[in-house]
Amino acid sequence: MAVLDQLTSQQAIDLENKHGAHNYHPLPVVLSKGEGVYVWDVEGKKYYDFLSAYSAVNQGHCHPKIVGAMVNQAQTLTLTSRAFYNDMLGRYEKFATELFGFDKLLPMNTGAEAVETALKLCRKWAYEVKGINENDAQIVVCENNFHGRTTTIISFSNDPVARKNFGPYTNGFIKIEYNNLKALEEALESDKNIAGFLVEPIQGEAGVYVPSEGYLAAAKVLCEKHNVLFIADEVQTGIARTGKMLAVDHENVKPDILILGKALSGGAYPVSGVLANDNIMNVIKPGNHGSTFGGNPVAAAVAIAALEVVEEEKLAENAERLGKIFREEIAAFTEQTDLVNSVRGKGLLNAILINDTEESSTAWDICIKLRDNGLLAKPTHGNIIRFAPPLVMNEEQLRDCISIIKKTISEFKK
Ligand code: IF1
Repeated sequence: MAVLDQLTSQQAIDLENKHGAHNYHPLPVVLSKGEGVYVWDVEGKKYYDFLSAYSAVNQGHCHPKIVGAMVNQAQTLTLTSRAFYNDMLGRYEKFATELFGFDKLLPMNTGAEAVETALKLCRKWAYEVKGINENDAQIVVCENNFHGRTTTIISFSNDPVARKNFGPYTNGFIKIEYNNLKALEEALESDKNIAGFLVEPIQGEAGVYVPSEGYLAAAKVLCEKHNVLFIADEVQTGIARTGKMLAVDHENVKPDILILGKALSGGAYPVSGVLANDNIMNVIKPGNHGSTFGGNPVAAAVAIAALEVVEEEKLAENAERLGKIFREEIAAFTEQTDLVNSVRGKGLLNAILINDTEESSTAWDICIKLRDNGLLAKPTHGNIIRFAPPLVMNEEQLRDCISIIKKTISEFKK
């Protein structure tokens, strides 16, 4: 078999199983093409994508403007490293800082790297600006967080699957309950060495857990009172996913440090970044931090195009409007079925709770049936199904998808 021969789905799955590390348990579907809200498998069957690569493909698959910018830049200059200047990075930094309202951007590649960058930045600020004694800084994080896969990040995870046997762990993190202001206040009052509060505006991996209205705004006020940096991980919730450009915009919160990734490139290329104002970002000096690929010209060109698409196509407004329709329709449907307990979410980041245990295979089996009926989604925590289509979806397509979901669940037999 030549490397580029057309494969069947089973051949592709067998190759991954035999030659790849088993660090995922994918839904059995092998995709070979994507366009807008659709993906196709190698046999040519068409599906609605209801995962969007975990909210990376907000702008839709293979968006022509984003791919165009990428191809054009790839044919001109791909990588210089930061040892030299390139003529795209500064343009992108100006564009992104003006759009999000910060003085400076620090470019990285993946979400986890951007989170690591934010943690380092927060610690250095704590020692050099806030005046905490060296090595004493603590960062408050939330239970059931998901911020990535590095050794430091999993050190403050409480998911045993992500964490066990990867120790020894990094110190300097205090875990509190999510969506609990009292717990935050107590933590901030009991320890003078707190440098930052790292939070997801909606907990994605935890099953699209939306905090109470006002939680983020009140948390920001508490942080200000204690001179603690409010660090928003918007890797998954950012870039219009929840119906605003950022999820914190729903509560008019301006984070001290903003972490972006995923849809910053529309899923075309790994692009992440950290934004902050000069009083924080200026603690980073040459040699303190960096990355070979971070800020490369292709990433810069792709990110500008991806952000322009979000604005030009009014994706935040669309996510807000379609999200309301989705939750209304599915909430009404929960009255007609015993299989779904509830629907929750914001914008087009939603999830349904399946009426079964986390250990049951019901949610997985429903996702298999959804696949058979032309819609791809993935369970999380055993009994939750996340629904996050590309934000370029139109109302007719959404209503088609809602019928597929209702029909699939109505016909489902355990
Ligand atoms: C995987 C979930 C989504 C993230 C937040 C940082 C990162 C992520 C809030 C790291 C990444 C991913 C990665 C993916 C599964 C996934 C995920 F199910 F775990 F929660 F999106 F829903 N902060 N989220 O959600 O970004 O380094 O991956 O670029 O397989 O690990 P990354």
